[in-house]
Amino acid sequence: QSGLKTKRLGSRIEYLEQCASTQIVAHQLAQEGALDGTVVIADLQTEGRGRLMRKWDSAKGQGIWMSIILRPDVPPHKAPQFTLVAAVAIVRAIQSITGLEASIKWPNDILFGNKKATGILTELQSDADGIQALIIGIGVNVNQEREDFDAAVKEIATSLRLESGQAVNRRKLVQEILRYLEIYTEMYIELGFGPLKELWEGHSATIGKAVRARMTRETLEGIAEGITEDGVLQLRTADGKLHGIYSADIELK
Ligand code: BT5
Repeated sequence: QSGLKTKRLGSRIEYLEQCASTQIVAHQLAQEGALDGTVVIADLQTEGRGRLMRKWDSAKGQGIWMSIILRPDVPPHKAPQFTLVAAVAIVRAIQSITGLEASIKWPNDILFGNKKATGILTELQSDADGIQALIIGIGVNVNQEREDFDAAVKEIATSLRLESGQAVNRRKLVQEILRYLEIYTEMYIELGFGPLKELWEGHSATIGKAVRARMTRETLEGIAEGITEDGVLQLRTADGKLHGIYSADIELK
């Protein structure tokens, strides 16, 4: 048995030995009507992807490569916060299974020091009636040794095994991520980000720090003062102006 402690998430689990990307499979299943809580997990992704079609290194059998289909009744502008909600769930799950304290770099990275152990990719299927499905992609580096990473990420990536010095049970970690994700997404859908904001900030590697925010059209430097109830990063530049950042790559200075 799967050992799941959830009501909705994981009600259907599609386990694949290999696929191009669990995001692609999940999009397909969602289009075919897969229910809220459907989870796609693969042992190996040949075309794992990050934001803006960047490559996600997905070594065989050593990480958690999964996508979760949600069908929440929320307006499209509430979709990006699911990334923040998922980040809190993953940090708590990692803490519960390994005792390790990871930190969150807004919006979608989970770090140990300045090395990335997890990336989150939230994508939408929507039409004129609103959100049809949210596909939350989660990639956690679990049992990689340093030489298992692609040359491109070797210097910037880490795994739970590298951090703790021990192999970590992937199945238990998946169960725990889904358990927290169910609790926190329900909280978010019912009550908004307010109750989760403090929890998020408590795990944040970004807040109060000097950062550089690279956006498509400009780059801003300043102090990350906080996030709003909508998950927008508040960046104070040297001229005293407060900027709301909706989407960016953040570099901690
Ligand atoms: C992300 O994008 O961090 C989102 C990653 C989501 C991956 C999951 S795995 C399951 C599901 N199926 C998919 O195909 N994707 C999702 P972004 O913030 O754009 O970061 C991408 C960058 O992270 C790359 O350009 C690399 O610099 C770095 N990177 C790539 N693979 C990595 C890895 N395994 N560990 C750490 N960093 C990595």
